[in-house]
Amino acid sequence: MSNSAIPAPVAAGTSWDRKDLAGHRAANAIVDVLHAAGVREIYGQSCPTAIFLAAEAAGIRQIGFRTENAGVAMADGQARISRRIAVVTAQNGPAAALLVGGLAEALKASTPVLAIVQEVPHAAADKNAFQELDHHALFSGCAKWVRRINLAERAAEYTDRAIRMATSGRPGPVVLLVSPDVLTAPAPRRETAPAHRPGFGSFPSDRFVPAPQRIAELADMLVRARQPLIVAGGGVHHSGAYAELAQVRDLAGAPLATTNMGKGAIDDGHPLSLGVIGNTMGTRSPAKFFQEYIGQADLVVFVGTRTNENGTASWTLFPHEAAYAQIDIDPEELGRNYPGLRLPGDARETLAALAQALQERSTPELRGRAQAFAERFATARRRHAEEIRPYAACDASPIRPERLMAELDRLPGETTWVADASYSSIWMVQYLACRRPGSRFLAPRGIAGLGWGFPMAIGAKLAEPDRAVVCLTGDGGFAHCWAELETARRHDVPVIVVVLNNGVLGFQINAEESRYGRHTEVCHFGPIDHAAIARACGCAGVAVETPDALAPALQQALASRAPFVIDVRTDPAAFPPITAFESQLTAPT
Ligand SMILES: Cc1ncc(C[n+]2csc(CCOP(=O)(O)OP(=O)(O)O)c2C)c(N)n1
Ligand SMILES: [Mg+2]
Repeated sequence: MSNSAIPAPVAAGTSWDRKDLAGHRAANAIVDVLHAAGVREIYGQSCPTAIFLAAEAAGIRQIGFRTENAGVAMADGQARISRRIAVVTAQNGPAAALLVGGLAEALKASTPVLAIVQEVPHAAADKNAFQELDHHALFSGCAKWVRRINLAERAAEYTDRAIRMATSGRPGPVVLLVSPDVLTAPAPRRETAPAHRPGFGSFPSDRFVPAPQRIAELADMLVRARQPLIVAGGGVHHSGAYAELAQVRDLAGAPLATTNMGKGAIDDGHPLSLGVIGNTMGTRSPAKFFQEYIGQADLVVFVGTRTNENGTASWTLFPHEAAYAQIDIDPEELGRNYPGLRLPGDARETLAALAQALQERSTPELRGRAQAFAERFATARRRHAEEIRPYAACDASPIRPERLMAELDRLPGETTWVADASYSSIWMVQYLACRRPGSRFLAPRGIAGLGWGFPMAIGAKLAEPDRAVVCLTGDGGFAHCWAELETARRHDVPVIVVVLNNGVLGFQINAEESRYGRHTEVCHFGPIDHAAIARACGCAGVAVETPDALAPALQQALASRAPFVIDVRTDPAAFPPITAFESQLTAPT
C-alpha cells in the first residue's frame, strides 16, 4: 500500500482562535427561541460562552451555580413551579456527566428541563479532544430526547423542537448538544415570535381527553362503587387540575388521597381528604386510621400517578379485588401495575369531562354518602390527633421532628415548601397541612437523590420571588450542596433552609436496622455548625437547640433579606412513620 492511500492527518485548528461574534450567530438564534419560550433565567457556569453572551444581550439572566448537579435541580425546581421549560447548560465531559442525576430526576418526575451541552469542535471530534465524551450515550438513559445541532442554520429549528419535545405529551428532560464552532457560525435571523403560539414553553402543551365512552364508563363505575377512592399524583400539579379534582370528589362523594408528589393537590382539612398515602402509614401518620377504608375500597381511580413502589406500599396497599381506572397523559403508564379502565388524557380536561358526566348521573343519595364517609373519617382524624399530640408538643432536646413540623405548620402566609430526599420529604408531606389546593410541596421524589432539595428551592424561589420558600433538608443531604448558599446569596435568592441536624444518615440507619438488625459506622457524622457555614458564605444563620427557640428563629428567617439557615438539633432516634420501620419504635423520649 502506498503512502498516498493513507489520509493525511487533518489539522483540527485550535479552539483558542479568536471567534467573531458580530451579527446573528447560531447562539443568538438559540437564545431567540428560548426567549420566545418565556425563558428569563439560564442555569450555567458561563459555558457554552457564546450562548451566555447572546443571552445577556437578550436580557436573559445567568444563574451561576457552583456544581452542575445542583444547577439541573435548580432548573427542575423552577420548571415545577412555573410550569414552563427551564434551561441548564454544561461544558462537555465532566460537567456534562454531573447533569445525569438531575436529568434522571426530571425524567422520573416528568419535568421539562432543557440541557444545552457543549460538544468539542467538529474538527476535533473523535480524536480524543480534551474532555471529549460520547454525550449521546451518556444521556440516553436519563433524557426523553437527545440531539446534536450540526448546522448553524438549523439551530433555531432544533431548539424549537427540543422545547416542544420537553413540554408535549408526558413532559420530560431533553438535551441539545452543540459545539462552539456551530454556535459562533452565522445563522439567519428568524421571525421567532410570530411563529410561536402564546403557550410556547409552558406545559402541558396539549390537553387531550379520552374517548367519551370511557368517561361515561368511569362515571358509571363511580356511581356504582360502594367505597371509591381517588388517588392523585404529581400529574395533577403539572396539569393544574385542582378545581376539577375537587368537583369530581363532590359530585361522586368520593374520598381523595395523594401520593408524595401529589401533596398539595387537595385541601388536607376537607372531610373527604385522606392525605398522603403509601409506604408511610405507620404509627403517628395522619393516614394510619384511614387504612381500613383504603383496604376495603372497591374502586380505585388513579390520576396522574405512576403507581410507584412508595405510593402503593410496594403494590400492597389497594385490594386485589377492587376495580381500577387510571387517568394519565402517558398511555404507557396506564395499567402498568393496576390493569383496569384506561383513560389517556390530560388530568384537568379529563376530570372536567368526568365531572360533566357525573352531573348527569348525580343523585342526592350519591352526594349524601359523603356525609357518612366524613363522619367515619372524623373519628380517624381525632384518633390521629391524640396519637401525635405528645410528639408535636414535645419540649425535649434534641428536638423531635414532629415538634419542628408543628412550629413550621404555624407559619403565616403562603409558603412554597421544598424538601430534600430522605426523611425531610416524609416529615414535610405528612405533617405540614395543605390548606389551599394548588399549594406546592416539592421534593426530588422522581428518583430521590440526596442534595437536590436545596437547589430545587433556589429554582422555586426564582420562579416565584414574592412567595416565601422554605427548604427542609437532612444534614447528610445538605452536605451535597452547601456550596450553593453562595450562589443563593450572590444572585439574591433569599430562601430559608431548615436543617434537620441529627448527626446521622437517619434513613440509612433505620433501613439497615430493619434489614440486618445493625448498622455500619459511617452512618454517624462528626459535628457540623451549619449556621457558621451559612455566615461564611455571606448568608445568615442561627442554631436552634431547644423547641422554644424555633418560633423566634423562623420569624428572624422570614424577615431576612439574605438566604437564611436554621440549624436545628434534632433527635437522631426519631424517624417518620415508614410502615416498614414499625418494629423499631420505642417509647417517646
Ligand atoms: C445521592 C444519593 N446518595 C445516597 C442515597 C441513599 N440515602 C437515602 S437517605 C440517606 C440518608 C440521608 O441522611 P440525611 O440527609 O442526614 O437525612 P436523615 O435521614 O438523617 O433525616 C441515604 C444515604 C440517596 N438517596 N441519594
Ligand atoms: Mg441526618
